[in-house]
Amino acid sequence: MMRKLQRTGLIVTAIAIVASATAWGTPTMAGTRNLVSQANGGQIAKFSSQSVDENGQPRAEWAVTNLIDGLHVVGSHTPEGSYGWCSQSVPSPDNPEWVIFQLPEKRLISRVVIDPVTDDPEWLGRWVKNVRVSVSTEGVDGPYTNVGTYIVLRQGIEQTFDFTPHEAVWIKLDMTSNWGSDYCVGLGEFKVYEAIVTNDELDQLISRLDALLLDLKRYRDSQLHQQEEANTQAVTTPPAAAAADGAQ
Ligand SMILES: [Ca+2]
Repeated sequence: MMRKLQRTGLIVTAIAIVASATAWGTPTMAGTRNLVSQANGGQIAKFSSQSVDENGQPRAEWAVTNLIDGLHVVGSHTPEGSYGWCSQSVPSPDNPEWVIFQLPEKRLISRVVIDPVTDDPEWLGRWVKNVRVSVSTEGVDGPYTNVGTYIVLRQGIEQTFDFTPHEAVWIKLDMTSNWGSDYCVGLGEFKVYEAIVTNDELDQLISRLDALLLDLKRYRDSQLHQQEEANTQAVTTPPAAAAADGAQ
């Protein structure tokens, strides 16, 4: 029932968007240039921790700068010396791990993309799960304005998160959980995209439908993920326990 209601809600949203495409506020579209990549002048301004070796020295293959080096772990291929980033401890809502990214100049942004894939396989549960994105134009230490909280699915794909356009120089990514590991939290790449103002109605409609399509894909992926979790639980539940559950 709940799934049907959610699906109906998304369809109603789609109809509303088509019907009122000209009634939205300042229309914007996400750009295609990753503003925070090292190649485009982006930097890591501060971070909570990074993986170190037995002598307390940072391990270059897990360095925080790997988040903006443009290199991705894909399938069985790991770029030499760039495994992603891994924290020193496990995050929690009260003690998140965090990274602050810095743009070369103040920009209006409306999209971040997270690739959770690192050299650690997904079944270790180290990939990032719950995140919060906030921005500041005043300083690396804030104050920061929250723009969104999201769940990064435990899937080896880049995941896009859109939000109301905000001006930013510093973008803070707080990570409050992983997928179950008691070792660290990690991800492979973080990207930031500009909100480009457009007064073209067709551009505006395409942008809104593009965002809706992403929502639909994320909804479908979350449903598939929940189904996979349910199937795993069903397979791993001992028959006696299952029978007892059924008798209650
Ligand atoms: Ca990378």
